[in-house]
Amino acid sequence: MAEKRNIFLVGPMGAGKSTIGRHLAQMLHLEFHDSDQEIESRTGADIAWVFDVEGEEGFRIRETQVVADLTEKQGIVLATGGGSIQSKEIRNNLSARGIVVYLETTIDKQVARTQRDKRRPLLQVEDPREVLENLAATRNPLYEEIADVIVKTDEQSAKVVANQIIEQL
Ligand code: SKM
Repeated sequence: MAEKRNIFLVGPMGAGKSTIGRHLAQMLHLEFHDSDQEIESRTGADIAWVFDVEGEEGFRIRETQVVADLTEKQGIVLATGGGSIQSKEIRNNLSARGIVVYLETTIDKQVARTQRDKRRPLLQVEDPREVLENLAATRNPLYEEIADVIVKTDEQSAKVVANQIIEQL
C-alpha cells in the first residue's frame, strides 16, 4: 500500500494551527493530533503546570519526544507548538516525515487570539505584544526555512485556509 502522507502545521501562537488542523484533517480524512494537547494528556496536567514545575526546559524535552513519536505515524495532520521549530531535532523530524505548512499571521491577530489562554505561559506578562514580537524575530526565519507551503491566516476563516492548503499540496 502506498505510504500515507502527513501534514505538519507550524507557526506562532495564535496562528490558528489547531482550528485549521482540525478542518484539514476532516477534509482529507486524516487523523488530527496537537502536540500541546498530547503533552497535556501524557502528563495529565496543563501546559502552564508543566512550565511551572519543570520549567521551559522540561517542557521542550517533552515536546521533542511527543513530536518524535507523533511524526512516526502516517496519515496525520499535526498542529505543533509555536516554539517547537527552535529545536533542530524537531525541524529534522518534520522535514523528513511530511509536508510542512507554515501558517503566517500578524502580531495583532496573535495578540487578539491568545488573550486569556492558559496554554501560553510565555504570554502571562504585562506586555505580551513585546514577547510575540521578539519571538517572531527569532522564529519567523525558521518557520520560513522549513516550510513547503506558506499560507496567511489573518483574513480568512479556518475552513477557507484549510482549502487553500489543500490546493497547494
Ligand atoms: O507549546 C505551547 C507553549 O505555550 C509554548 C509556545 C511557544 O513557545 O510559542 C507555544 C504553545 O503552543
